[in-house]
Amino acid sequence: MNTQTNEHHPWAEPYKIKMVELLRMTTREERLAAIREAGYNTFLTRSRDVYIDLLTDSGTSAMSDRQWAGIMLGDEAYSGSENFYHLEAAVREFYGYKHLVPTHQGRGAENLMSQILISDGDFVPGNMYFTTTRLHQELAGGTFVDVIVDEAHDPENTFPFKGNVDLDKLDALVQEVGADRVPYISLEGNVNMAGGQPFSMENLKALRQYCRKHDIPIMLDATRTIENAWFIREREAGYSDMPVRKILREICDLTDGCTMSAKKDALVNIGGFFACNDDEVFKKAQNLVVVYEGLHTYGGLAGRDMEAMAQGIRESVTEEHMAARIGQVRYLGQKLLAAGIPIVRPIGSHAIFIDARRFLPHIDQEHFPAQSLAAELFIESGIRTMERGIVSAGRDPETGKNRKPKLELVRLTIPRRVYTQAHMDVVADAVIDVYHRREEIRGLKMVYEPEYLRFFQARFEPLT
Ligand code: PM9
Repeated sequence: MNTQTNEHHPWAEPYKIKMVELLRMTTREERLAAIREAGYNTFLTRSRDVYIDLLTDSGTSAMSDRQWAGIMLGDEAYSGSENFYHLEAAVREFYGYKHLVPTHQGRGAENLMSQILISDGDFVPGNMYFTTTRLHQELAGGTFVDVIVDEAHDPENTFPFKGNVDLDKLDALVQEVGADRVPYISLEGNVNMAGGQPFSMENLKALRQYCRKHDIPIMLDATRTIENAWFIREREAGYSDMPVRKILREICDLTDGCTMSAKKDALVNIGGFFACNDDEVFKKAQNLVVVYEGLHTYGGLAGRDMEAMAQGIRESVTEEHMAARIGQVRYLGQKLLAAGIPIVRPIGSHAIFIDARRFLPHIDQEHFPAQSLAAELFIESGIRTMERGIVSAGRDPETGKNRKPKLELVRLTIPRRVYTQAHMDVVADAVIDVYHRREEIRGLKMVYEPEYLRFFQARFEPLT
């Protein structure tokens, strides 16, 4: 199809730079001092010490001139802000849900949805856990059950739809606990913890059929679902000529509602929403949001934030934006693969995930290989990345023991519209340099562990 991209360079940026943010270059000694100070946790480093920030693609996008112009149109009325109605129109047009409740970010929406739909003792199946999503399910009395296909847990498996739900696993759960103990299935687009891996439309249609039969709603985590739609077009028969925005609508039309962290796909620095089609669920969410976020027409956001989000959604579904987004991530991934660096394949949409088990086979999982590698990359070059392995997985609430995920990964997450091709080259070279001296890297021990979402605030010391 005509994707309106540059024929000489299919992922060339569809924008030019009007303003730049200056970065500080640091010495190795400064970075060593900074990571020690941060307890070897990249979340606890200061951004002034970071050269290339690949911690997350969440809230780190560069907004467009039109989004900044939208900021000036903020209608900061307590109730009924004009910007809310613009956002509602954008969500209805591109995501297709009838009702919208804005929230300050994704986990605000997860809190509302979990409290409304989950009862004590319920089971919530999902295509791999996400940290905040699972925690809200647990806080509401539910137990998350992983029903993603086995391929997703194998970083070397190149199956094109590693985000698919395994219907046999789902059925086994439903048979065991009964459909009335399954309030919904939690379906994430472009599964983050699996490496940014999509589900197929074929799988979603089969899931829809199954869920209709058992009267189980499908609640989408729409955070990176436009990226999922892009992969459906690239990889699934029958979609190669369909605009990405139409594929997004088709996905949403097969689901009953969604939570959204607009800080990713939707190109804003803050914002999220809960959306659904059911009138009763909507009424409950509209009421509950007042308790946790703010009135139902602002949900913890300023009017200007909602305007930027409405415009961000419109930009996020364009072909040229998505081509540049996916192309840049792929460029980095291909450089690393060419150098023999073990990364999760297929290359995902929002990040490159280094397989720390294969990168550092001499470090036992109990000694946090991915955490150690993230710290080492920071020391090497001021690149800030994130652990996605045993630290992120946390402890089993029943046994109190460490969960030991098969995937022990370091995520190099690419913010949208922020870094250049030269930055990607620096990142690749730094990773390759660390790989060449990987035997020198030692593991860590955890010396402070907070109760919730420990990866954000845990502290470590090097093993002697
Ligand atoms: N994701 C990320 O960096 C930000 C914080 S957690 C380390 O990947 C999904 C799929 C997400 C996500 C956040 C949320 C929560 C829900 N679903 O951060 O609350 O990737 O806006 O969204 C992060 P908020």
